[in-house]
Amino acid sequence: MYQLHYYPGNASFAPHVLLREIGAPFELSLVDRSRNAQKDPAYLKLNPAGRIPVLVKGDLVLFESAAICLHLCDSHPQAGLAPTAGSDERAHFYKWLMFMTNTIQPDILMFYYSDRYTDDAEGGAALRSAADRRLVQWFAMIEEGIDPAAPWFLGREYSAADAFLLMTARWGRGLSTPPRKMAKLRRLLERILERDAVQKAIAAEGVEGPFLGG
Ligand SMILES: N[C@@H](CCC(=O)N[C@@H](CS)C(=O)NCC(=O)O)C(=O)O
Repeated sequence: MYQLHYYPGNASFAPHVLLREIGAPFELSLVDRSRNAQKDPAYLKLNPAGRIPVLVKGDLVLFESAAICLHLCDSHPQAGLAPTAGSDERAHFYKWLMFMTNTIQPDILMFYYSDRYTDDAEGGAALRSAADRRLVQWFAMIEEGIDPAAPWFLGREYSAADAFLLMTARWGRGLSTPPRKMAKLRRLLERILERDAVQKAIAAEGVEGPFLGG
C-alpha cells in the first residue's frame, strides 16, 4: 500500500494522478500547509527539506515529485506511463520532465515566493516580474514543442509527462500570459483534464475553481 503525503494542487498532484492511472492501492495523507505541517519534526523525518510530496511504501520513503513519478512508472510498467527505456521517446520524456522540474518549477517558486529569494525588502517585485517573463518564455517553448496532430505531450501515448505538465501549467495560472492562453497547450491540457484519473484526483483533493485559472 502506497501512502502519498499531499496538499491540494501541490507538487503531490502528478504522483496522485499516476497512482490513480496505475490502479495501485494507496492512501492520501494531508500535510496541512495552512499550519505549516510540512515543517513538523515528524514530517521532516520523511523529507528533511520540509516540502510536499513524500511517497511511502514499506521501507521506501521518497521525496521529489519527479523522482516519485519516475519510480511509479518503473514499478508499474504495465500501466504504460513512460516510453520504452532506451528509446528516443524515452529520451524526450526525460528531457521534458527534467525541464519542468529543474527549470520551470524553481521559477514558479520565485514567482509566488519572491520575498524568500532576496534580503532586500524592496527586491521581491523585480524578482517576480523577471520570473514571470522567464516563465512565459518557458511555457511558450513547450507550446512550440507540441505536435498539433498528436493527442498527448509526447505524441501518440499518454504518459507521466502529461500529468506533470498539467500540474505545472496549473501553477502558471497567475502569469501575465498563462499556459491556458497558448492554443496548442490549451487543447492538450483540456484533453489531459478529461481523464478519469485526473478528475478523480481533483475531486479527492478538493481543488476548487477552474483548474487552469481564468
Ligand atoms: N522540487 C520539489 C519541490 C517541492 C515543493 O516546493 N513543494 C511545495 C508545494 S508545491 C512545498 O512543499 N512548499 C512548502 C514550503 O516551501 O514550505 C518537488 O518537486 O517535490
